[in-house]
Amino acid sequence: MKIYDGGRAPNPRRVQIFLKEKGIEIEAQQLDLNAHEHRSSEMLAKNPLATVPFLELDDGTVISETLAICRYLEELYPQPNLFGASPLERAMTEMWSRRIEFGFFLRVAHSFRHLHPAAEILEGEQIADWGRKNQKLAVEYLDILDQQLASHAFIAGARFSVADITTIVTIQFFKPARIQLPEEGLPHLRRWIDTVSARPSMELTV
Ligand SMILES: N[C@@H](CCC(=O)N[C@@H](CS)C(=O)NCC(=O)O)C(=O)O
Repeated sequence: MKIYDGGRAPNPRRVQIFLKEKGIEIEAQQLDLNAHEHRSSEMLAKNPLATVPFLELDDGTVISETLAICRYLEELYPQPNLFGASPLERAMTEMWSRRIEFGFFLRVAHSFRHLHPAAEILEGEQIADWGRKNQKLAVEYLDILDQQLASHAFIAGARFSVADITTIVTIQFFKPARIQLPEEGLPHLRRWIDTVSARPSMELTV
């Protein structure tokens, strides 16, 4: 099994953190996105969508999509549980994972890709208005997170889960996306950021 990784780009980082939380190591090959290594004919033959991360199994099967990769690894290495241990926990984790990916992560990704000059190499034509609109929507989403964290220790409930990984990676990507966390308010979100950022799995190693 081998992971095709992408340095500090946010989706690759989600899998890096997930692996550390699980305490497992997988052979990894770093692809330089800015050099378009993920778009080489060799890589397109493996993953025609030209995204990282993707996981290649020993029989050549390729799994792309961060959550699909994490879910597969969860099945192979069930402990510690990161996708929910009961029907309700699993539903909550799924609900929040989807909410965060579509309502928050993608907003921050669009902000970066349409506003940061270094993203042009990946995005091509950048539409600054779309970037700014997404910045605004990302900041608005913080209230939803604060509200959820007012009555729950973690994003999907009482325990740390894959939804926390997606959320913290998104917030850590604010800087390149040129988004600022408001200086005041959001007390529950701030408590959660401090707690989750201190986990050993958050250490940058690539
Ligand atoms: N939905 C995919 C998105 C993967 C994705 O877009 N990854 C970015 C890096 S964070 C990428 O590969 N970008 C390459 C490009 O835009 O050419 C997932 O969840 O893994």
